[in-house]
Amino acid sequence: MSNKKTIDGFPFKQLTFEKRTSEELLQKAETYFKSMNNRRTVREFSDRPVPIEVIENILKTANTAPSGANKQPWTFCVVSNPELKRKIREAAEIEEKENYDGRMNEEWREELKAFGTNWEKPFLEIAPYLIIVFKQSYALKDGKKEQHYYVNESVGLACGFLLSAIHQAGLVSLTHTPSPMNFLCSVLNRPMNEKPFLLIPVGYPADEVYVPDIERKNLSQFSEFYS
Ligand code: IYR
Repeated sequence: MSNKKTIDGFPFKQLTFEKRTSEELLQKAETYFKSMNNRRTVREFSDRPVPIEVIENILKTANTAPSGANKQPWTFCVVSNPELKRKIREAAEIEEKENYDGRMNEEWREELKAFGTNWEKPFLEIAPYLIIVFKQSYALKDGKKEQHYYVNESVGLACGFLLSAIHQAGLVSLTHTPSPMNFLCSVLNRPMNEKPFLLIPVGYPADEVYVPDIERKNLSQFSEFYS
């Protein structure tokens, strides 16, 4: 029996789907929640090396995210080259210094105090990998523009998958948004259809790391059920 057919002349294949009992569903959902609930943004990294194959698999997971018309409108640039990391740190710190020195308003700066952030970004040189996610506003095929759809939504989803994969592999990450981050286009020599979306240092945490002792909202605070 073939698991393939055509609909309106287009190829389709049967969904791979494991049927589970309600108990199994609950167990799986709880286990995954507990694991993800331990994920924390980390700002202090170890320089301990991470095999590139781990990063490759994490990227492949990110690339399974749904995207508008399956255009996969993203490019993940993986930087381990020390000279490039140094350039990125220098450029990011110039922008971030301006942000912390006044581009961010007083309320914003006050709010960030609880997170222990400042303009200095040593993690950009210490973490073994920087994954810089670019969104492709459109495709460039043989010099011609082709449309992409729901680009921000698609790339945001891929980043979510990426962060989850990093955590599941046993590494830590930081969603860093040096602003503005156009310098990444020239440092990484990106084509004109790409814009930087997120910069994600990845690696092991430093030996002893303290993260902000903050709470997540509970279910009834962040959801509404209509039954
Ligand atoms: N992009 C800056 C500032 C910053 C802003 C927010 I909102 C944060 O949650 C954390 C940091 C930085 O990376 O330091």
